[in-house]
Amino acid sequence: MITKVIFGNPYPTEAVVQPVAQAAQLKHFAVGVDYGLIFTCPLDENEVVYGLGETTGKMNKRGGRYISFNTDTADHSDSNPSIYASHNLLVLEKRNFCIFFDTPGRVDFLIDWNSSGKIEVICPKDVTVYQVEADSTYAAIREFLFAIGPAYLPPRWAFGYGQSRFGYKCEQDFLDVLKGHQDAGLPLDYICMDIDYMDGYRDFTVDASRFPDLKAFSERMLQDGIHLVPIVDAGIKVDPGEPVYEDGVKQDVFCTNKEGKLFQGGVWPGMTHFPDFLNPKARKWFGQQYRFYTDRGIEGFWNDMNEPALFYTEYTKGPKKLGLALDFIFPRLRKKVKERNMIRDYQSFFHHVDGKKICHYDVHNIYGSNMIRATSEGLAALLDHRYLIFGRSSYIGAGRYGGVWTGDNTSCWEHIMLNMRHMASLNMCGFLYCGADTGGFMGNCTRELLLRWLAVSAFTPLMRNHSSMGTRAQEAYRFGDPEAFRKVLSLRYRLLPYIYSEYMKAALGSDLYIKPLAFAFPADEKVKAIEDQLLVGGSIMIAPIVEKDATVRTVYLPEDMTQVCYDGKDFYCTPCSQGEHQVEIPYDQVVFYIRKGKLLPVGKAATNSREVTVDDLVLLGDGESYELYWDDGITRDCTQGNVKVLKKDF
Ligand code: MIG
Repeated sequence: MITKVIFGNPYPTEAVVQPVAQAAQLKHFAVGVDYGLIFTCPLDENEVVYGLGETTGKMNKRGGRYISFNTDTADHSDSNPSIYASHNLLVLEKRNFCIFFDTPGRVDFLIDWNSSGKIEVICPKDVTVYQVEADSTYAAIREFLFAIGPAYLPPRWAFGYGQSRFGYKCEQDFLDVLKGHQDAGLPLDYICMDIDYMDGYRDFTVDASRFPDLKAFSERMLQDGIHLVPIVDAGIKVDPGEPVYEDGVKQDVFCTNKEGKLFQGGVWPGMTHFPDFLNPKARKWFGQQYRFYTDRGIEGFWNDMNEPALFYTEYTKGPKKLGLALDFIFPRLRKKVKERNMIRDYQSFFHHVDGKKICHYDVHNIYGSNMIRATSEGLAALLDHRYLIFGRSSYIGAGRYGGVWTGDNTSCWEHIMLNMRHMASLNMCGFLYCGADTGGFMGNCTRELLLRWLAVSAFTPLMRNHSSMGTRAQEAYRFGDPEAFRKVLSLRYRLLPYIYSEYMKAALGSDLYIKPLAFAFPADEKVKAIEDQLLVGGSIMIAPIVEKDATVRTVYLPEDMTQVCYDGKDFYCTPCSQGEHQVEIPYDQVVFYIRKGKLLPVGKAATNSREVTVDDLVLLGDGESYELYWDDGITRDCTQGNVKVLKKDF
């Protein structure tokens, strides 16, 4: 049962879309007054707390301090309390209870912080608190997912493998990436275009010297089954004479500053105006601009810098040379100054909704979400079928409009684990289409790291290799003999019928695509501490190697399962009994498990999602039937009617 308690006069975030009855009071939590409100809940020893979607720290949030305040940062270490997203959901596993603090302002979560033995949530005084009680934690989450509305449905090609890099600059770079994959026999479905495709970093433009005919080029790539996926940033360059800018000013769709003029913030293009995404008219205006791309045959996008990220503003100066030097000499002082500037900047611009002027700082955490929404609604109006959209900054509810990627991670082993934790936590918050920069964005990737990482992201809906300029080349064909990469990547395409089917069933049925073991085995105390094994769809459990130099790991099976070893060609199935196992996994193989009584359909190898069919699926596992969702992968008409039951012939 889901109920809500309203405190003050909260801003409507539109996170929850189903009607919810009011309750007289909160369960489990007491409320007090801090500088806003403080909600507290005593915790039993060892009680597990899940939730918070995309944050730092572990999947079990106990012991940490997390601040919902969307921030552009490449520091994803446990000491950093704020990254790109605000997903204010806590899941009290032992009590079959979840609670969502719905406010667009800053929220601090102290979860057994300093061994306090309690949860403390410090919120603005205007907040709607939703609580869900059910017979199991899993049922409670599903009820929450139903309340926030169905998850976004991407086209099937979005489940293919994507290649990206900050630094691809011209047509030839993209042709090289295509050829690199083709020559090495590696599959590929899309290539992302980072900010260098634009004319001076202006959204809705293309640099004609580097892309003389974008339409012809996108059509040429599509002949090879490759979709181009350009980036679109939040800010619009202040650029008198430029049509998008002029129209935005004329239509009055930008945020204003303290003086009532249009606010100016410095990002990649220099000074920009920020579209007032909270205002429906501005959302519509921004969405319509995507015609620039759809007219050129482009149907996939990523939205960046939508926290919004600010390098400097008209009120606070940017990192000039001296500032940059200070970054190194007094890093902590610089960090403090930057934080102070950030708060000051967010306090100095304003939204206008329904005739009301709203300070950005108070609604900061829903800005990014509303950009994704603007993009998604714009594309829905421009196209008659599905499109790809994922963004960086988000708030609960944005999972209806698009997916997310988890921002500027690093090529390090710890971030494969962070990737796994994020996938489970994001799913709880309704973000089903998600993934990390496979191989890591910052820093230099190694052959081993990329192979192990691919063996994890082979199971995440968004499977994209992305890296920053200046780092080691990270395409799968850049590490010598591509054989091992071919093997691992071929698994993705052989699993595509399953991945697509499980995703679509989850999205259409208010379910999670990836979940922690504890949701399926609530009585098993052992699984509560396991974060390096996850359930993917209804049939699979993954237990990858995420440690440097390791080729063996301990896997815990909460029930008897079928172990599947994939060597790039064949699937070797072995029954495995409940309990602990030492499992060897060479770098060029993937080992995973099929749950008891379940089946896994696997298809033929393919180098592009266009080739994937369900005509001759092989069913692995000891189950009797599998419900396969399959459609044409692009029309919007997605219903449970597309499910058919496959039975195993004995
Ligand atoms: O200030 O567009 O997270 O994926 O490559 C950095 C350049 C801006 C941050 C994104 C990253 C992207 C990069 N962007």
